[in-house]
Amino acid sequence: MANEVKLHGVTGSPFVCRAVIALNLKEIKYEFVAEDLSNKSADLLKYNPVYKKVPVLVHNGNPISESLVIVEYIDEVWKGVPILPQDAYEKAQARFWAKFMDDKCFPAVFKAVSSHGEEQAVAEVHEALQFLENELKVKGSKFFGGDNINLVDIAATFVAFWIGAVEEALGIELLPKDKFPKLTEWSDNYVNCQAVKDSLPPRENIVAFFKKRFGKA
Ligand SMILES: N[C@@H](CCC(=O)N[C@@H](CS)C(=O)NCC(=O)O)C(=O)O
Ligand SMILES: *[C@@H]1O[C@H](CO)[C@@H](O)[C@H](O)[C@H]1NC(C)=O
Repeated sequence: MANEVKLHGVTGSPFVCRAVIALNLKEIKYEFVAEDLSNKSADLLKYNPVYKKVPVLVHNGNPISESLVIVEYIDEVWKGVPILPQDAYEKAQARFWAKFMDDKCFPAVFKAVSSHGEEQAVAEVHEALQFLENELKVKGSKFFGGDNINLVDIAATFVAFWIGAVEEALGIELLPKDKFPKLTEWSDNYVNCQAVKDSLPPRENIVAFFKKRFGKA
């Protein structure tokens, strides 16, 4: 069977990065279709008419939207390194924490960034990150997935990579090492995984983006 895989995305997006990491983990060959979010392609609007967002994975002509849905799809279709646990309960837990990244962590971080580190907003980030710190402490493992990365690690890519760039760009502290030792260690281990390292955009580009978009003039 022909396996045509295309990923519509932009290079600086943590959501797109989740899909790229999953593709790299499974060693899948794909074509990256670069989108201009200020002038979205007809294909993007056709493939994701509901949200009109990237990433969109197109597998043999079938579009799949929403980064976490894409990662699960990749895991189901391609064998190789597993991304979700096999056990039903562990799988449910992994999905719970992945959803937590999007429902709690990401909005809190976004609020802290757009308010230039306003105190209450930063407190909300810390409250969310504390749950992740505790989860790592309880598991006592290198990754949320155990010895290897799983859906939760991939969902948390923005915590490992984007938060540090934001801190540098805006001079605010969201992930202090003394308060979050486990999460800091996890971040270092995670961004140094080969499949992750190969998937991340240059850090200076992200720093420059946040300076331009959210920095004080
Ligand atoms: N929940 C979505 C979020 C994706 C998302 O926010 N994508 C942004 C880029 S980082 C986007 O396409 N924005 C275009 C727009 O909102 O017009 C996912 O997980 O895929
Ligand atoms: C928008 O994209 C189309 C191609 O998809 C291109 O022909 C057009 O020039 C672009 N418009 C702007 C304003 O960049």
